[in-house]
Amino acid sequence: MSSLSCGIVGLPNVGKSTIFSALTNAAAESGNFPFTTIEPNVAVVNVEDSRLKQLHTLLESKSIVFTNLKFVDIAGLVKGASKGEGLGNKFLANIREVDAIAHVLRCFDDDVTHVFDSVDPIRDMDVINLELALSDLQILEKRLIKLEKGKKSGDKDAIREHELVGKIINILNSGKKISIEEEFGIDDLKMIKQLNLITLKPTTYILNYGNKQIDSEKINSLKEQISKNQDSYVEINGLLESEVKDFDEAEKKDFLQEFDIIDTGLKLLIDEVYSLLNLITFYTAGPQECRAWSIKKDSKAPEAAGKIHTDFQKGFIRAEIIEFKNYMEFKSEEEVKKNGLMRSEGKDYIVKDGDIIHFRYNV
Ligand SMILES: Nc1nc2c(ncn2[C@@H]2O[C@H](COP(=O)(O)OP(=O)(O)OP(=O)(O)O)[C@@H](O)[C@H]2O)c(=O)[nH]1
Ligand SMILES: [Mg+2]
Repeated sequence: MSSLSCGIVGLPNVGKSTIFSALTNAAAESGNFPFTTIEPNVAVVNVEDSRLKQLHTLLESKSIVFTNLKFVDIAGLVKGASKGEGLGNKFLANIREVDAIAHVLRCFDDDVTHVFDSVDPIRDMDVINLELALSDLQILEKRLIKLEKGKKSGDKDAIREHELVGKIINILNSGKKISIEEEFGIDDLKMIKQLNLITLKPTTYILNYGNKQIDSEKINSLKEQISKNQDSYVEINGLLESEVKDFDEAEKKDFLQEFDIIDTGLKLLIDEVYSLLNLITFYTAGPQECRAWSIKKDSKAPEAAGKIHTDFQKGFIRAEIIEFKNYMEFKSEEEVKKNGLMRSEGKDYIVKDGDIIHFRYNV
């Protein structure tokens, strides 16, 4: 099963690799000069899950398997990236491949080189977003030219897509964000999905604080701007968290608590990415293995079965469901059953967050 991925993007030298290594514990070169990163750093991390741990303890299963998320630390983008500045096209291609984007904004005010010689996260955000939009526009314009021929010959699909691409170009040219749910139907989205538009990817911002932050007024206007754009953000002290990345969990917790940090950057970001990607978690549990699976909200039982194996989906008969809280209360499948709390659901059942599922299938 391939992992979902989150790309870490932003201007050069804003702390992307520092955050990446804090999040993933993986080594990534960071340095006080722009373009330290050229080839993307990639690491897969387990998604911490307390329900899964409780199930594992209760069942004393042999193994525990978390879901995971892949982080990709991408090289810094600069003004003109969409025109190829600073290897821009290569870096933009790396961004096109991820499922979600975490856009790092420098909010620390230490003596670290800034490519524009001053720290101003709103300006930085706008610079990067403009490059991303310009890069998409290039792809859309190219696509439009390709579609002309089909449109002239009366090809229905080409006509529809031509109209659609034209509409997106207009939105981007007006400096607005494309709002997937409001403007496009499912068929539209299928049609444009292959273009891998960056501006259609779910995006959140990382406000990267250091020991010395920029003044709170600037930070507040940044937050206001982000909210006005209907986007979300998480606040991380990249440098501090990277310094404790090798501590064991308890030590790390104690240390960060002294700085009033309750949740690690990793937890904050994973929660945000799950919500952006509309993901929920279901479980399979037995003596051999307890395992978490992520799936899009509103998915039906056969799709969930298909996450595990295509045969489970093809030969789907029914799903036997126990809610997490009932499993914890009655402590075993047998007891849950005796109390009438194991449900049998068919192919139209919509999987809920926290469901523990046995799939019945036939191959
Ligand atoms: N003071 C301070 N320095 C930081 C912080 N985050 C990163 N740095 C420093 O800023 C410099 C750049 O950090 P990197 O993580 O390499 O930045 P990057 O965005 O990956 O840079 P490129 O790969 O060049 O695009 C390094 O010297 C870091 O130690 C922070 O929160 N506070
Ligand atoms: Mg880097």
